Amino acid sequence: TQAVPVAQRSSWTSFLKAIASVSGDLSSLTAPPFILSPVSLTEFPAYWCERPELFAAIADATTQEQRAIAVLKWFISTLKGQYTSRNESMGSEKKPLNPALGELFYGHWPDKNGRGKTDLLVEQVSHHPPITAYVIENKSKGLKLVGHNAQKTSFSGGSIIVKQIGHAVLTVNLPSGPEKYLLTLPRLRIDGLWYGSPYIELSESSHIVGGGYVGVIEYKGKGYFTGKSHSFKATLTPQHDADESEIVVEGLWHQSSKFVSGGHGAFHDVSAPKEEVTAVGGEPTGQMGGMETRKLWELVSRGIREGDFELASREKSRIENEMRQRRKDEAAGGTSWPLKHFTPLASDPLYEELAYLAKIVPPTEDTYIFQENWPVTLRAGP
Ligand code: 0T9
Repeated sequence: TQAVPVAQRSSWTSFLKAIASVSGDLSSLTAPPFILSPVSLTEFPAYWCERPELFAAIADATTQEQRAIAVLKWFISTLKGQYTSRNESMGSEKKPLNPALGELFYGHWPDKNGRGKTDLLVEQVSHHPPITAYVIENKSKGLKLVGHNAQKTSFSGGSIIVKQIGHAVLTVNLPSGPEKYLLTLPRLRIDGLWYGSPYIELSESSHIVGGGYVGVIEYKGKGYFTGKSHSFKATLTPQHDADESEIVVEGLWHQSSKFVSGGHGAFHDVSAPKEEVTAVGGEPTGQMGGMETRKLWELVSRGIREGDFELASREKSRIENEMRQRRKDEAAGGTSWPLKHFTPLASDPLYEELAYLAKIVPPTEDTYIFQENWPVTLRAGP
């Protein structure tokens, strides 16, 4: 328990006991201050585009094979940010702020070197269980990623096992019509809990299916293919054309990887700097509204960042009470919170078709349909 401040050791132990006994959703457990992150889960979808030029490159590929490779390259290059960046910026994995229902996050990555502007829109579409829906669009390149994610957690052998629920669909608008890729998400193991320095390892597999290829990405930690943490092996199998060859890539997703077959030499390398999203106010004035994550959590965040945990916990309680009251009023009035950008749907035909093709389980999943109502401020931006 070296990383746990002495004064928080007993509360860390009780927290670990609570984790071990609560299964399903850990988001509402109260954790000791040292492990709190000042960032809400609604900001996490930005990890999908911290290398906007790799996203844009998908549209510039000229063959299906090149496009499948570009999609894989972009996907692999997001993993470092998604799963190791809190360790880099805050010393360990931390407990993110648990988003309120209807919490929003808007942002963009500016146009640069002809890659086009990329917009980000996020909405918390469920509070319990937490479900986050998002859209990332590069309109000038005809690229759009729409997805949602939730987690189911369990405790095993001292680690938290996180099963990710949800998927994303990437649409590439080609002159011949839209090409769609289904992306599923890996399983996570959160290790290092006992010592108070949690970190993520990925396990099992995730898929990228579409554009004539079925892609499987297998994840392994220490002691497998290379004996190193954060190892992966990706295999893209052509669906129709028997002349096309399988593409296999192997390496470390937080560093670099290389072609094993279907190509030569280096595949990806994430040592180049990433570009954080520029947060944008979604109101017509360009200001942030009360449900926009950085406004909603402003004082909680400041408290956590500046070590003023009294401020953080007071403000956190205030927000949670406000939300509880909102839910009570809705129940009393027979209304429900209107989502701003998404409509829930109990099934997703594209998911079902591609999951069947690639033998992905579960065979069906809910989805959230994006309403195409971008805030004007985002569309007008640079
Ligand atoms: C989608 C990502 C997800 C969200 C986070 C499990 C986790 C919440 C979900 C899966 C993103 O695309 C990728 C990265 C990190 C994931 C989080 C890591 C984490 O610990 C939390 C859970 C809910 C906890 O906060 C557990 C308690 C904490 C003390 C451990 C650090």
